[in-house]
Amino acid sequence: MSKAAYDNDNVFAKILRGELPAHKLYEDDATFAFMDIMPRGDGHCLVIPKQPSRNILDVEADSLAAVMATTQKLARAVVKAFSADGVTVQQFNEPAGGQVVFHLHVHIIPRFEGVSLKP
Ligand code: DGP
Repeated sequence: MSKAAYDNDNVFAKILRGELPAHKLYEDDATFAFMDIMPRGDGHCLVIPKQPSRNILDVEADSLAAVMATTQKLARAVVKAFSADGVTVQQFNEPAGGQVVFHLHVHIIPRFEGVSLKP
């Protein structure tokens, strides 16, 4: 279980409600994908579930499966769109795990031979 309860006022919840703008890439019944506002490389985007989940520790299995299916779709799309050599898929949980925004999200970052990610 997560260490804390889900906070309805996190920024990704606001994006889902349309209260904050986002560059949307994809949406279906269960997931939403958009560009990261602080990209660590060209094409860095995020996939989130529509169901409120703080992180991997509390997400329901169906919702997580939908997020991963969308992650694969988006990973394939960004690799193609950016002619990337590979792709990094990352996911952080709780402050000790590097999480900053407390709505489950998966990072998709196209990668290029010889190019490091920005910190
Ligand atoms: P982390 O929780 O450590 O996985 O990092 C959160 C990521 O979310 C980070 O790469 C920046 C991004 N981010 C934070 N606030 C916003 C926002 O308001 N809009 C968008 N599109 N991305 C955001």
